[in-house]
Formats: sequence, structure tokens, C-alpha cells
Amino acid sequence: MGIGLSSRIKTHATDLGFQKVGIAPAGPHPKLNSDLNDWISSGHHATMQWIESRKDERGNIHKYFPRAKAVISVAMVYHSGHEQKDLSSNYKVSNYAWGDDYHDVLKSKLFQLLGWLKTIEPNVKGIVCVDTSPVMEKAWAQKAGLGWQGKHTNLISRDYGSWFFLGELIVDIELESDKPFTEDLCGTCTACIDACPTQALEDYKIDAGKCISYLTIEHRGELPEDQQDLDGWIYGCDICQEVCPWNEKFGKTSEEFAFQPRSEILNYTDDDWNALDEKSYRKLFKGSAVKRAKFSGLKRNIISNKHKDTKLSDENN
Ligand code: B12
Ligand code: SF4
Ligand code: SF4
Repeated sequence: MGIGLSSRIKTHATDLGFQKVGIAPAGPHPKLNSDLNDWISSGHHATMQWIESRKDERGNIHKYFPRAKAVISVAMVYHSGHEQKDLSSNYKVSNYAWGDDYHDVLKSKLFQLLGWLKTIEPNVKGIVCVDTSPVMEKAWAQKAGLGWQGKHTNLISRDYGSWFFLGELIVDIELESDKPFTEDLCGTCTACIDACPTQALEDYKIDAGKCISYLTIEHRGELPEDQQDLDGWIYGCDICQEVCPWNEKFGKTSEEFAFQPRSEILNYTDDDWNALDEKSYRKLFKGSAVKRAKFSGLKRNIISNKHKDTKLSDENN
């Protein structure tokens, strides 16, 4: 088993710009599978059929990559160091989407890691995953020792908080593994559950249909009648992470230039957002994660928040 190789992989991944790296054996993960099935049968995935349609692969890594022997799990900090109050607009955009699309940034580094690994193990087969693959990234990161899933359901590390993305390089060679992270350092805290404006969280579980992140990014068409209040967010939502004491104490600013905010994100006023047309949208969000919401979704979110403001000022007059 590659003991020396595991530590060389970690050093190389760190040199590429990942803050955390851990390795888990690609063995069975029965709790993950049963929790996922419960979550889906409770309808907590809302309209995200793409989760259900590949649930067997999500619940069993060998259905996705039969030759898998080890999962190299990586984390990369994205927080730009700016806060919502630094924006010129009252509309809020999740911090993870202020710069370039993280899928591209992490994938390119993971492919570099695979390319380097092939120079040592020429026959290795590897799959690079970032977000969109049918892999339960948080559960694998916990198994690889990176941290624990907090009550807001994101993965938290004791040295970086939770403002990071996850990715994996799954390989068909055995590697020395790390110990899984077995502690739950949330303790009696319930700050995320209490602060969530839509009551989407219950201990360690999310009802995605109620979550503003889902509503602003994933939901297509009109917003449901009872989920119209987006609390000022036009893309994503950061509230449950903003209130987390682990981020207050240990959250770090990203050193990755690609995650620095685009100037329009910082400087756009409410009027600029209200006037956004498809042409400016395409230009502003070229190579950005915000494309996921599509122009129609972003426009719907802006209009929905604008109507709320109009209603509030009518009530105050
Ligand atoms: C679907 C999805 C969403 C959905 C659903 C969120 C969710 N929690 O599942 C929506 C659109 C709402 C969403 C929102 C966000 N997302 Co998202 N999302 C995903 C995606 C694609 C799949 C997640 C998944 O498998 N969900 C299914 C459910 C069943 O999984 P789970 O939440 O982990 O559920 C576990 C717990 O409930 C637990 N459990 C169940 N019962 C119990 C009981 C106890 C006692 C315990 C301890 C645990 C427990 O078991 C379940 C299975 O392990 C992943 C990428 C990936 N491929 O993994 C990114 C991912 C999770 N998202 C990410 C991010 C950044 C976000 C946002 C912060 C973006 C934003 N700012 O708007 C928000 C956070 C909202 C939140 N509080 O979770 C990052 C998280 C990084 C991190 N540090 O953890 C990921 C990993 C993407 C990435 N590659 O970086 N997301
Ligand atoms: S992202 Fe926002 S809406 Fe979703 S669970 Fe967290 S606080 Fe609630
Ligand atoms: S806010 Fe508190 S309960 Fe929620 S994830 Fe952070 S430490 Fe855990």
C-alpha cells in the first residue's frame, strides 16, 4: 500500500492550493445510503430530480466507479474577505459566487494532481469530481478526516470553518487512509437553525424546498406561493454559515485570485440590478457559477425582492 505515496499526494495537493486533503478507502458507506434514501423519500430534494435519478450511484461509489479503491478528498477556501455590507446594493449574492466558477478552478487543479500522479503510477485510473458528480462529497470528506457535517449540513473543519468547496480525485489504487472525523463539535449550539429565515433546517437535515439557496439557484419557473420571501438574496444564501461560531473564529480569506469579487458584484446598485438585461447578464457572469440560475431565474429573484421592498415601503407610508 502506498504509504509514502499518500503523503506525497497530500503535499502536492497542498502545493496546488488546496487547504485540506484527506484520503478514505472507497468502501461501503451504509449510513450514507440510508440517510440519502430517507431524505429523498421525505421529498426534501424538492424538484431536484437529478439527485433522485442517480441516487444508487450517490449511495454506492462502486456503482459510479466500479474500480474505485481510494477517495482523495480536497477542500479549497473561497471566502473573499468581503461581506454583504460591502456591496453597493441591498440585494445579496452568496460569497461563493463573487468570482470565477469554482467547478472550473477546482477541476483544473484536480486534473493537475491526477496528471502528476500518473508520472509516478502510469497505469492509475482516476475520476475528478466537483459538485456535479453523483458523489456525496460531504460524507466522503468526513470519512477522509476533513471535518464534520454541522447542523446546517455543511462540512466544517476545526481549522478553517466551512467557507470552502469540496472536490475529489477517486482512484483505482490503494492508498494509506486517514482516520474518519468522528467528533461532532456543534455541541448545544443551534445558531444556524435559529437564524434560518425559512426554517429549512432541523438538526443535521435540510428541507431543500424551503432553502433560499435552492429557491434562488435550482428552482425553475415561478416561486411556490408560500416561498416567495427570499430575504434580499438574489443568488444563494449564506446566513447559516455567517452565524456559525466556527466561521467567526476560524474562517479564512481565500488566497485564490479567481475567487476575488468581480467589480460589478461590489459596485452594482439596486438600480443596476433592476435594469439587468440578458446581454449584460451574459457578459457579467461569463465563467461564473451564477450561470446555473439562468437569466430568467436571476431576474425572477431580483423582481421578487424588489416587490417585497415596494410592499414594505407602502406599509410604512
Ligand atoms: C444538492 C446540493 C445542494 C442543495 C441541498 C443542500 C444539502 N444540504 O443537501 C441546495 C441547493 C439547497 C444546496 C445549497 C447549498 N450548497 Co450545495 N450541494 C448540493 C450537492 C450537489 C449534493 C448534496 C447532497 O448530496 N445532498 C443530499 C443530502 C441527503 O445530503 P446531506 O445534506 O449531506 O445530508 C446528510 C445529513 O442530512 C445526514 N443526516 C441525516 N440524518 C442525520 C441525523 C444525524 C444525527 C446526523 C449527524 C446526520 C444526519 O446524512 C445525510 C447524508 O450524508 C453538493 C455536492 C455533492 N455532490 O455532494 C453541494 C454542496 C453540498 N453544496 C455546497 C455549498 C457551498 C452550498 C451552499 C453553501 C451555497 C450557498 N451559499 O447558497 C448552500 C448551503 C445550504 C445548506 N445549509 O446546506 C458545498 C458545501 C461545501 C461544504 N463546506 O460543506 C457542496 C459540497 C459543493 C462543493 N463541491 O463544494 N446545495
Ligand atoms: S442557506 Fe439560508 S435558507 Fe438555506 S438553510 Fe441556510 S440559512 Fe436557511
Ligand atoms: S451554527 Fe452552531 S449548530 Fe450550526 S453548524 Fe455552526 S456550530 Fe453547528
